[in-house]
Amino acid sequence: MEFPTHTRGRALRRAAAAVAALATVTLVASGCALTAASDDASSGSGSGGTESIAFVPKQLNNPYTDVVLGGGEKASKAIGYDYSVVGPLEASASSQVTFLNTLTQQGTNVIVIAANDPDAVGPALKEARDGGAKIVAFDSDTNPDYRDVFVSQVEAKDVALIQIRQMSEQIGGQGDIAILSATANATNQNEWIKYIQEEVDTNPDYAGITIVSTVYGDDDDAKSFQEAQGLLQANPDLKGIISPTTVGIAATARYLSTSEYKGKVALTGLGLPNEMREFVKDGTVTAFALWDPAQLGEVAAYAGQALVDGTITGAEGDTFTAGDLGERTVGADGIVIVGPPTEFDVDNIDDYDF
Ligand code: RAM
Repeated sequence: MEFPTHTRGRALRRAAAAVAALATVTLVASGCALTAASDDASSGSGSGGTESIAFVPKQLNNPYTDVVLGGGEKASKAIGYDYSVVGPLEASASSQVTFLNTLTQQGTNVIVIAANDPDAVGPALKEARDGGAKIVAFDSDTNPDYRDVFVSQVEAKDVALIQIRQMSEQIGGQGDIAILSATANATNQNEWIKYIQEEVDTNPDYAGITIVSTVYGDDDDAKSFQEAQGLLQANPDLKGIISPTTVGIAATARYLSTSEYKGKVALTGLGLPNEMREFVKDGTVTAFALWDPAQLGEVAAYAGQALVDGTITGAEGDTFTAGDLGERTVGADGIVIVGPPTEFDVDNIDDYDF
């Protein structure tokens, strides 16, 4: 189940750093949002014949997002599109709307969005589409009415199955567990949590497990750390925490690693190997999972191109080529799967660099 990314990780991070170096940073009136645009973004699009693609992640200050964008930039360059990134600093429900409105005014050809809320971005995306833009959702879906395709890392249910299985293995199938998520509105997180709960409720293998609490760290490191601490204080019998967010799992691992719970309370979920390595090696964490975030950005860009040139419309069965990653097929509900997931532990974590 491995993918050949460990040799590319460093290069992608360098690419992401280069984007950051080029970025023009403008604080907008709200004081809490940030626009980071590459040199090309300010020139707009559509006028000079070059197509433009803009990535709108859930939030900018997220190491996971940086790796995704590294892949997005690489693919955008390969297809000759003007590439830019705009987005909020925090992942609240409506924080992306003003950025979408600006992209629409600029005539951006492809908007690639990880939605902080499936519906809050709806009217702004509708306006963008009315103006001719193609909408690719990635990472966290919008309501399907508002986008052409959703590029999903892995089947949502499979993401949930890995996490509950790993947790069950780590706590011997028995005990109270909690979930530390990102924001309360995030489509991807809520989908995964729904399937984890469903497994606990219906799969006899997990009959001994109870989910006693779900808390939200908002993909903010400090808040996630505090929420982890709060979970342990409020639930003294807690056997484990599942954190299906890279920010949440890293903050929780940091908390556990210097606490009395280290090695006693299990932690699994979705993490970046580079952020989790020290906690796997010091015994705080046994195993966790993720996919290749850079490939998610790459496939999203190629999907955008395929929509613009008419290779696909988003209908089930449509196919397109995602560069070196090969052919992808649009599945039911306009979903394109990137996959596969990988599980990391002390034996393989050094093979990955992202
Ligand atoms: C966080 C974000 C993102 C999610 C990853 C696994 O960085 O919440 O949306 O896909 O974790």
